Amino acid sequence: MLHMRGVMEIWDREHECMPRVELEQLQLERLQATLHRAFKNVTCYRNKFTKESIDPDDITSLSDLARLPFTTKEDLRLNYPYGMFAVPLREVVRIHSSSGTTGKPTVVGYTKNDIRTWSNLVARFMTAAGVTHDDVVQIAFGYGMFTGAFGLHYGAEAIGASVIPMGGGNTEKQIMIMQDYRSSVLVCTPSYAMTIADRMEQLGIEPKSLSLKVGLFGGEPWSEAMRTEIENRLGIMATDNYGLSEVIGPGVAGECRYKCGMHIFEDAFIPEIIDPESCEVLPPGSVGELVITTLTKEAFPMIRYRTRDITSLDYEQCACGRTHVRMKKTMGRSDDMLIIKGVNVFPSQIEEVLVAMEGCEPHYQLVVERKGSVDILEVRIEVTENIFFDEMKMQRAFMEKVQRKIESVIGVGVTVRLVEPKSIPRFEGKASRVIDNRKI
Ligand code: DLL
Repeated sequence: MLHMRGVMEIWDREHECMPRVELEQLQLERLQATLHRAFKNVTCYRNKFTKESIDPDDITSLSDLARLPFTTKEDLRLNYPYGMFAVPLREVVRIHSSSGTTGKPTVVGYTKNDIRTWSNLVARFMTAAGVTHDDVVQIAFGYGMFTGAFGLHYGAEAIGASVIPMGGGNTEKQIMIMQDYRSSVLVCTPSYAMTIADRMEQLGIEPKSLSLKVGLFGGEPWSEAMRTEIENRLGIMATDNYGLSEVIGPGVAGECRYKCGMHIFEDAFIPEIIDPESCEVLPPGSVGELVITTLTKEAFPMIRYRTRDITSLDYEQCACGRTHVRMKKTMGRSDDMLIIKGVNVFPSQIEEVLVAMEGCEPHYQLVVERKGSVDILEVRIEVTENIFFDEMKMQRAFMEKVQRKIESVIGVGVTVRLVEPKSIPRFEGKASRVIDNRKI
């Protein structure tokens, strides 16, 4: 494999650029193998298929996939901890769990081969963002049960880059290491990248004085406006990558340098978009919930897993040469979606407005209350220090402007409250921006 900066690199050209006819043939073969293994080894799948009178041999084309039942987080909970594993525990070399906040976590396992597959999938999007063996990669995700740090760590090592396993938090030390070790790639959540940028500004450190070139951000939704802000403040190119523990962790999809959607690695996953209400499969280009079937995983195959993430798929070929479909930045999760006075609102829509507005920081919080039977959405925003006006009149005009902009985008009334600079909590991992005080 050739590694030179400036040359458009592809980690696994054979699979990433496979003509779609061949790709679909490969998907079908791998799907059939996965279904047989899941049916034979995982009681949950066997029961679900049997209930629908489906035999794996009935699935003879990719369109037959739509006949199979979905898998949900609830299935994983019911089979806690190891019930969904398709191999005996002695073949499992790693256990992770999802970052769920309620109840028992969902447990996922990897065989030795799965770890190899995972490393190569992550190496694909890291290479696509321009990372090479000459890079020094600072991983600022938390190590532990979260898949983010280990996934990116393995991908970077597979490429041959020098990995600094910093872990999350301790922002000043992150910055010191970045300076002293000349880190060229930063890996973390986009909200933590903002926290690092804030701290650097406070410490008077110029991004130009660092060696940082590329940021690989993922693990939570973030807007295009947020990307521009991070790129300008850290002086880097920022790319997005997507994944979820149930499916493999990071390494499901990632952007190339054209930054026009994240390529889903279709030789390893089949994506579908469904209507989250009716569960019907929607035609290409529609916005809906992403459903994923794994094609290469041994320990933890997932068949039609409902991710709850809302996005759309673009099958037009990308200028980078990869043939794999691109998913748009997610609008959020169907379960994060707020329903305010009956209108669906995604926090990311509000973020787009705020980040694009002069004087607003991308630090915000949404607070929902119910007064009587009426929902009230309050948008709390930090303003930049120079715009924390003393003059009431200016402040009111500014608030009204922000309010009108948000209302025109989300189509529902909001109240805007300006809060002092640095008063909204900063995040070292995934941001949590919504406080829903309604007791519904
Ligand atoms: O967040 C895996 C990951 C780690 C992906 C690091 C990328 C980088 P979980 O903790 O299981 O796994 O959370 C998965 O996070 O269903 C999405 O809702 C959200 N998510 C992950 N990446 C993105 C992204 C990891 N790039 C859940 N954009 C997913 C939007 C994302 N949402």
